Amino acid sequence: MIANNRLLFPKKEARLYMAFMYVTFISLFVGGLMGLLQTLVRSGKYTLPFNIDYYTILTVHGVILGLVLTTYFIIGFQFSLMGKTVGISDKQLKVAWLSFWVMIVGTIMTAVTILVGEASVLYTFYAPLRAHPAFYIGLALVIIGSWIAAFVNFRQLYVWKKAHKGQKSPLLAFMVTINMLMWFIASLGVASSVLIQFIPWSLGYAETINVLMSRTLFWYFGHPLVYFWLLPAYMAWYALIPRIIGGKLFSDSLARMSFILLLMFSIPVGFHHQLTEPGINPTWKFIQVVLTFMVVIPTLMTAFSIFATFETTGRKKGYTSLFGWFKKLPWKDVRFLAPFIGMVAFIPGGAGGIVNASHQMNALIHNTIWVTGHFHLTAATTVILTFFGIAYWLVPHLTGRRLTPKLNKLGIIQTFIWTIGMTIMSGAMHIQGLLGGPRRSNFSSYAGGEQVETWVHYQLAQAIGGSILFIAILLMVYLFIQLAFFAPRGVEEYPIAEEEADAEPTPKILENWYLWVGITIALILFAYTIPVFDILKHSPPGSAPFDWPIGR
Ligand code: HAS
Repeated sequence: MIANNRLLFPKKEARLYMAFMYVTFISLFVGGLMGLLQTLVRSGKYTLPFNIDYYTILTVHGVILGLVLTTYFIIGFQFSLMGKTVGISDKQLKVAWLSFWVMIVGTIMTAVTILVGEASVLYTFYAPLRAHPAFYIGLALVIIGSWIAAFVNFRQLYVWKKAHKGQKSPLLAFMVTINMLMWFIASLGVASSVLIQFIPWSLGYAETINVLMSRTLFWYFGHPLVYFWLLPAYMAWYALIPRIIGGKLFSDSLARMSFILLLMFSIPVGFHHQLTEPGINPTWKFIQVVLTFMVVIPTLMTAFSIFATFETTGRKKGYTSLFGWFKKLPWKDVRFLAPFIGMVAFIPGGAGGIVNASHQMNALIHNTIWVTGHFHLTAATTVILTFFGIAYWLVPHLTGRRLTPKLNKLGIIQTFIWTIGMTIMSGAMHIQGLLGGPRRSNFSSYAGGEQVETWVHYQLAQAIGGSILFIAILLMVYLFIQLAFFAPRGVEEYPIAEEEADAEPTPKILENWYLWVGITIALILFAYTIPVFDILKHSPPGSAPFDWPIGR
């Protein structure tokens, strides 16, 4: 692997990567504020001013944090990984800027449409709820922009391979390529639904929409979407954290194999979000649930690999007792601590995912706020804390500044505040969900329904957790501003781990793209062809649009 081959990026490159970071942290502030407002409203003790609609802020929250923050951070971070490992030419840089601006135009269109109350359809934009066409067109542009980024990444690796015939590609460049391949193949589903179904329907060219088809195409994209968020965190766990703790890469081959398995099994599993949906044959739901459990395997490989890295690094440093190496991990380094807490959160988060994927248990938690608790552990803790851990060194590296001991300390405080807030909020969501509390829903006493009494208090706990989280968000935004503009000048390391000198060679087959993409496509065709034809043939009549707020 080429590690740290250039101390700092040339300014023109750094500017591109930072552009993605600015959007990320603006999104964090806006989306976080909306989250705070939501938990306050759901506590039943607060009403939004100026007639602002709850579902408008819920949509802003989901879209800005789930789609905008994540996509911009990931693409910016991945561009930097590619720049560091395989390089970027001037021409590629120009096209990369094009991807950024196309995404920005799309984001602004979507954001404005939501903010003026014309698209209160939540981030899943389930039909038959209808938004203004500008919402869907904006989303389509964001996707197109991200495709341009994907093709720049593919090109970067291709050019490097041509210049380094016979050599294995740098691990991080390989991982970025897998993630963007997954993103491209998956987003074809949502893009076709937006282009063929939603845009003509919202413009009035089609009177009705096939609801089941639109949801199926959404979830064909929706599950790989969550892995698109997770894989950059895995990139850091596999190939960056070892360097931060003073160790080496555990196994290049294992890391590549787990990414290949994630590519193959992340896509043909969307039905596990539709287990309660009528109109899909249970056999196909069962098949996709089996495939869902296959995704757990590379995740467990990742857990094994991380633990092994921690232990071997500690033992090499001379800690011989059973857990001595564990105590000596760099707990006071926020670049390690934040992702580590993310890893720990993935244990209950992942266990919750396995509950969700199990058909019978899914019947208990589907559409309850348990699911919201699940993704605040996985996405908003595991993934986001790892992203913060990355930002602590990436942002100063890009701006030519340093993470000072004082900022590091503030980062540690930030991580703890986030963890406390999220534990309270997500814990309360899980319990309330088990008691039947709904998700995607404004505060309601349900006309004094008896069951409500059992869970209504947990909404107060969510508001307390949400308020603590908002303090953590403010602190993170402050830290970002410091690292981007005010921290002392210097060189912050871009920590890429190296392989052991005597590492086993990586089998060439792991870079056989035709083989892995071929198997991925075969699995998708197997899991989706018959059910999709079934849906097309046997769907009930399409639905006329529903507009929210009613009478819009
Ligand atoms: Fe999920 C719903 C199933 C993972 C995100 N999920 C969602 C939604 C989101 C989301 C956003 O089957 C809501 C969508 C909506 O709006 O409707 N999910 C799973 C399964 C997994 C899973 C089986 N989800 C994630 C990840 C996400 C995410 C990752 C974001 C990043 N999820 C579901 C299902 C639903 C669902 C259903 C639909 C529910 C419904 O009915 O609506 C698995 O991939 C999880 C596998 C993970 C593990 C954990 C391994 C642990 C590791 C940590 C290692 C730590 C170490 C350190 C080594 C098995 C890797 C330890 C140190 C110590 C000291 C202990």
